[in-house]
Amino acid sequence: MSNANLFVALRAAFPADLDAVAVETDSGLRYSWRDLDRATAMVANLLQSLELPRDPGGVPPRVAVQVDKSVEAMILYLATLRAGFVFLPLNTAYQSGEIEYFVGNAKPAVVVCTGQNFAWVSPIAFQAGTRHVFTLNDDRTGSLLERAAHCGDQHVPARCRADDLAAIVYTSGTTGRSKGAMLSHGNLLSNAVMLKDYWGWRTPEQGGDVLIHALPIFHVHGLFVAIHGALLNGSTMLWHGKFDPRRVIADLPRATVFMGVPTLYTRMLAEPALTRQQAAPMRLFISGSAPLLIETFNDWRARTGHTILERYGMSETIMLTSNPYRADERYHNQSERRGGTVGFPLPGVQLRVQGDERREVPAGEIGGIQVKGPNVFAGYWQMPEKTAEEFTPDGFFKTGDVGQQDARGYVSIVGRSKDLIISGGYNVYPAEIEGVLNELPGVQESAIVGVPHPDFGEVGVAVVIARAGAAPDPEGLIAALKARLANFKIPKRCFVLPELPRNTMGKVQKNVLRERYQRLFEPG
Ligand code: MCA
Ligand code: AMP
Repeated sequence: MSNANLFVALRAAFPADLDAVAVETDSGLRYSWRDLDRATAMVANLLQSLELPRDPGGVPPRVAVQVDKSVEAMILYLATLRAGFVFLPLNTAYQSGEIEYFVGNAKPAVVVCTGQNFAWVSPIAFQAGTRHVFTLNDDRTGSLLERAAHCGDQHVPARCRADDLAAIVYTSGTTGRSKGAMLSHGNLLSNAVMLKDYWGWRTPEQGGDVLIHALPIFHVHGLFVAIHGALLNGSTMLWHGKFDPRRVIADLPRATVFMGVPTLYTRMLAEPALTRQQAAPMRLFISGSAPLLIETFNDWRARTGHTILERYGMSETIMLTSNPYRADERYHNQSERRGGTVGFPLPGVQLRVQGDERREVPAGEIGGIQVKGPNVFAGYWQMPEKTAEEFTPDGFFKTGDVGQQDARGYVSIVGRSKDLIISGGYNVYPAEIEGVLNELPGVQESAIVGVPHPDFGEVGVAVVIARAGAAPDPEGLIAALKARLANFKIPKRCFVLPELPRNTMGKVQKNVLRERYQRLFEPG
């Protein structure tokens, strides 16, 4: 039986010349393919030397990681796969209460954090039963690398089956706490292999691709779609520790592929240095994680001559649909990338738009998007009831997105049945913020709504009703939220009102609030 470990497939795609550059960072460091191979072997050997026990059900140990972006952080991800352990990425913006929940829920055997955060992360981890807490900083220091330096640089990848767990990605829920989406080696590899073909990645023998990697690596977009895309194709990555529009534009002449959330595109459009000539060598610009405004799509085409390819995915499913890279008779034979749509269901993905009567609606009509395919996750970590709720009896996953598919097959997302705000590509669930706000002194109740924002696409606005006799200060409430929640979840404005608009059933009318604050961030 062949080894279905995702790392084996990625390693097999390394180019023959192992001394070629695999990653070049914005601080001028270069890593060869041999460096990646040896470093992942050393870290995998370190992880395996810890002799971590499997769970009674046979689930491999989890490695939870909250560190700043660095090539070493990517190496840690690859080493975790190589060792057959389960990677659990955590947004660097998460505060102690959020980390406490994730660590308590996933029970990782290993936690890796920054040296700066060790003092507060380690007690949380040890309390939850974690055996080892290592540090890893973005300047190649920390106890993880110190320990790995003593380990051998040869390592035989652990044997895995396609349905073995490779990663747990936490996604917030419309009610209650976050859920850990369990992704297998097979989910990740099948999606990466399909995208390699669909997006026309060119191997070094075919002239090669160079990817500008400017996204965070703790979510699906930067961690899986971008990294797997480059590695499975033997492509060099130009590695940006943090997104800086000018530095990305400066790198365009040396690159061929870029992936970003819409905010990255609007920020680049604001730079005069973005010109047709500067972008000329590029082959492909891809956008996803949040809706790309048609204005951005059109402005980008006018300025650079390139048509952004928009695609759609989720943590639970990785990539689901994509606009075409080129006409391909094996699929739909359409070459047009249509702004305002997320393109076609990817090969192997079954997608249907379901109406209220649990029946598929005809082309052009709106309904709930449901999907099935080898990329769709197995379920939520230790939440069988939640998992059951999100799947239909015939095995389709309910995305919570509302959309339509036209007669040609293009899918558009027109809304969400889940109460979710997508801000700069990060998901913010109002229920979570409202829960924290309602616990603050002087707050009777609250509502968070998403409104348009020129930079982040959408941001949260808080509306608070004071307790009798109390007069909470909006700035004070925001400050209190900042101490408890990741910064991107913090509402950009807070209003204290006498009452919330309600319908006859007593339900808060968020649409009324959304309407009221629709133009709050309009420029001018
Ligand atoms: C930063 N801030 C934000 C956001 N990011 N506010 C709202 N939404 C955001 N996304 C605020 C901070 O709270 C802070 O506020 C101030 O901006 C400066 O923070 P900083 O970290 O310096 O911001 P930045 O570096 O300018 O970051 C903006 C960003 C970043 C580059 C757009 O948000 C980003 O990298 N987004 C990409 C997210 C992503 O990769 N999503 C993929 C998810 P204050 O000063 O008040 O504290 S995967 C996914 O969705 C699915 C599967 C898919 O389809 O891909
Ligand atoms: P996440 O929980 O971070 O995996 O976010 C998944 C959600 O992001 C999806 O359910 C969609 O609502 C949204 N999303 C991803 N890509 C797009 C896109 N291209 N257009 C609109 N929404 C998107």
